[in-house]
Amino acid sequence: MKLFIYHTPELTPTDKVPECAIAVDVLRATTTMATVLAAGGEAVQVFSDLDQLLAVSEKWSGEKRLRAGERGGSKVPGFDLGNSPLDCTPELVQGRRLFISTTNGTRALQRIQDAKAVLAAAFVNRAAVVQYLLEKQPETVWIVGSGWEGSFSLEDTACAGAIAHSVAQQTKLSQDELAGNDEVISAIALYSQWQDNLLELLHLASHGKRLLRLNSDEDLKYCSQTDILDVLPIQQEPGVL
Ligand code: 3SL
Repeated sequence: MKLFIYHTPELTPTDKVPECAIAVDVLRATTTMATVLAAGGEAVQVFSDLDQLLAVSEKWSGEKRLRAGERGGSKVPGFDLGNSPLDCTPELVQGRRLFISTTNGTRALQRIQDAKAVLAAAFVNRAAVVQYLLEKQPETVWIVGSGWEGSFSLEDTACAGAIAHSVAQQTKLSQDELAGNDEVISAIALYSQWQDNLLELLHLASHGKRLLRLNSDEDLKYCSQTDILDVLPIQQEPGVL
């Protein structure tokens, strides 16, 4: 298995697809998706465009659908939810499909949707994603940070490093054997330095600061927890996990 880490979706190669591609948006899209599926959501359907989300979800009854829209960290007016994982309680999401559009996370998933297997990962479900990689042993794996509007996000690369770190530990492969690009080695170093203080890392991150200004302190606490959800968000058909 060779791992490749890309800090943003824009940095992924356009002339090939990997056997497995993993989108990471710790703050907060992939954390929210994992939370919805762990809480009994029927599926998560992702859109980069809000109007397209509204048109497709229109065909579903109000009881079966939940519409989540986020732009700039805030809920889009008229939608049921923004992008806080804390709103996704079992009482609300059980048996319902989440139609979601966020600034960066849903775009990252759409960018990699042609890979043979597509997963969504965050700190909360890191172990389940690693378990999948150990069982399936895909030859090539891309781990793609969602970033923020095309630029690097500290927390996504730290989570990519958490996945790579755990794969290295459990396969006993050296970083040299595992790393397909230099980003893997730097992401493992970043995670290793911060693994016991992930909440502090999220507070340092520019998007973490943006969310703190929006009073989302509890979201940061939740998103900083590692391996708390045994759930594997995996693409069933393009755009649907
Ligand atoms: O950028 C995204 O996709 C979102 O996760 C951003 S936010 O955390 O909802 O603000």
